[in-house]
Amino acid sequence: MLEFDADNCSFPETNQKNVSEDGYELWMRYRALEPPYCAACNRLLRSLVFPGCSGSKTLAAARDELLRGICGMLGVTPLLSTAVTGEGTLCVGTSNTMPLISALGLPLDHLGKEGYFIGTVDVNGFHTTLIAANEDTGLLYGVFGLLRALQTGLFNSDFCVESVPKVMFRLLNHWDNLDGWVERGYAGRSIFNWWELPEYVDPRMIDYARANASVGINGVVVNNVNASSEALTDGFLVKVAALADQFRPFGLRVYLSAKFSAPIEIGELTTADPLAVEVRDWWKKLANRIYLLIPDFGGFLVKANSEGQPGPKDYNRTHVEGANMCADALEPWGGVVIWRSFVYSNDVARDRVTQAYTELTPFDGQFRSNVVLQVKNGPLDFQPREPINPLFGAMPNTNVGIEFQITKEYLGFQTHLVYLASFWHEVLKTDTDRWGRGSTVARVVDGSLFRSCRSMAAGVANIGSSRNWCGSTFDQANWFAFGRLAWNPDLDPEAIAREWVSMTLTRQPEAVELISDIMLRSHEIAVNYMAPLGLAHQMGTGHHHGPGPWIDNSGRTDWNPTYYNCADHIGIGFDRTAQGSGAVLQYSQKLSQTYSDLNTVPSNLLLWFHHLPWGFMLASGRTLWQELVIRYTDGVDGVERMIGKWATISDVVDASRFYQVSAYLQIQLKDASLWRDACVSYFQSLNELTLPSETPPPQHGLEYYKRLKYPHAPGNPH
Ligand code: GCW
Repeated sequence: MLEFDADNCSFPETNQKNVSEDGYELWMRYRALEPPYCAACNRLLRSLVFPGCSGSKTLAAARDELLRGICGMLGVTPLLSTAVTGEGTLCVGTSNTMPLISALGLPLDHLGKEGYFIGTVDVNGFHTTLIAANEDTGLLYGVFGLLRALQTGLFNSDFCVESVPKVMFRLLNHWDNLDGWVERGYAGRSIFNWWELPEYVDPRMIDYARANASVGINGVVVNNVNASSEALTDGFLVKVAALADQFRPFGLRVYLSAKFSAPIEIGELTTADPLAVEVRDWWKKLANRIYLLIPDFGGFLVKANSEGQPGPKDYNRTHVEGANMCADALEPWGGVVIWRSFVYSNDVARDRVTQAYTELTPFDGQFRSNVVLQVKNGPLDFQPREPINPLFGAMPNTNVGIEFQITKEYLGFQTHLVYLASFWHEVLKTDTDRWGRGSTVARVVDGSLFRSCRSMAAGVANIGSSRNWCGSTFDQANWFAFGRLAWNPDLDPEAIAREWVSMTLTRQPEAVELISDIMLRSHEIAVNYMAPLGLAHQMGTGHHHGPGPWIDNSGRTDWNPTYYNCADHIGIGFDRTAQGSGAVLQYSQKLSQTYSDLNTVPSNLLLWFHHLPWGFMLASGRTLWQELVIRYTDGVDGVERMIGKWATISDVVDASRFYQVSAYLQIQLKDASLWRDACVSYFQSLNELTLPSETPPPQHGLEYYKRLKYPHAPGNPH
């Protein structure tokens, strides 16, 4: 780890250019600012008025971070002072902790508990920078806001920003098993070492909490949604409490995934029926025990009656009855139940993507106010591209939050460079069109559309024991971007990319431009080589890494790529129009019309909604077959372009990270070519058409691709 030398106030060896870094510091590197800018900032931040921290670990964390950041970037420690006595003072405080702030009479109420204000004020005739908030957590976020402004070159004598999170619960969901294995984890083992807890708490937990706080994440579900009841046992709760104690100063609450059958497995009951008195009582007593240990416990995340998990339907009860039972147990303590909408029945439906909507919308208005329905961004399962989940906007009387997948289960794991914020933005900006224009997914998620009392954005974490946390440098950007978008779903993915690059890799303007450009194009490139034109779930069984468009023998029909591509010698695509599965009718009338009409459906969702003949003519002037092959080929070419661009910046990024990205891009190129060639060969074997002249033939015959296996692919539950 790069040790910060508090006495000398510097990171001596790393202030030089191109010294190798291992990525541990994420975007909180605080390297020395360039001379003219550094001097200007120095003049503004000579001294610091900071409230006494006694009793507030949050204030202590904020002060330490501020000093670490300022010392690192400006090379000097600001003078600690009790009053503004000259130019260039930074004052930090709440009206309770700092009389100056109440004396200034700044309106702060609208900032709530977590918002902050940073701006300049005149104090005794001196130009002073202020970070003000109502509560200590707001100050901590404000400190990170100021440091971000310094890191990205935005801080100056007129700097002014007011920031209030738009979403109440901004959560990471770890799919970490208690033994340290991570489902769909590509960055090593779990960072939570339950074996050593509660006696030993890895100092890494503090850095983890800092990283989350720096982007405004305020809660973490520490165990897998495919849950073990053991997580709710007294012996385990003590371990969770030890973590919660470390996280609390950083505004980070812990949540647990709860297994619905826990009353039977660890409670010695014979049923988990949510209407049975003894079961309800069991959950209440459990909640009481949890809150005695963890007074700010966030609540339960529940995956019920999905992919073999137990749930209320095992007792002929509904999702509402199950969720409300848990909610009643948590309600006296202020906890929430996050109930996942990712439910699909044991009977394979004509079209799996219709099931959650059909099953859940009738319950709108019946969930308790401390239940939040956690809805995956798309109706299927974190595919490279999907339309929005039709549940958004369809349940106006229910708290509906979004679930994104930060870990790249279906997007090339850690070795493919895919910046997800552009896709998340595409989802958030989509207008559900159910409640007039502008009823976007973002407004459902931030709660403003229906004035929901609880709003939520969750991201399935991509964090593990890997030294660089996420397995690759660019996957750190997805953690960062998730936090920034959860705080404000309206943020621009390009601005987020630039922030991240400046904070993590380089501040050199041309390089920032070039790297952000690579990031912003990367998602579309990956979609092209994996699943162009709205195809979905073409990945091999279990591992979900390499291509398997021919697979038709999985445990369930709706786990088969052939179920989704519906390809044969005549055509390809899933007919979800009114004449097909009717899934399109689950959207608003306007969206449904847009998607149904071949003239208006976006080409990137064409085969999601339509089954078309290979010779179908597209607006591009190409047949469907030609377009498909060209998109696959474009995907591969896109990776080659990324490689070319990345190679030009070897002198601005340190050698270690530069090397890893370069090597991973080569893996991505190999995989992209494989995806293209395997899919093209398979579809060509069905339609027997020739390839467009400008595209190369697959390198091998179809049988070669069919024989490929991925027995060691990480994250795959066996
Ligand atoms: O995409 C699927 C994954 C499962 C996961 C499930 C879910 C945690 O392949 O590994 O289980 O989604 O979201 O519950």
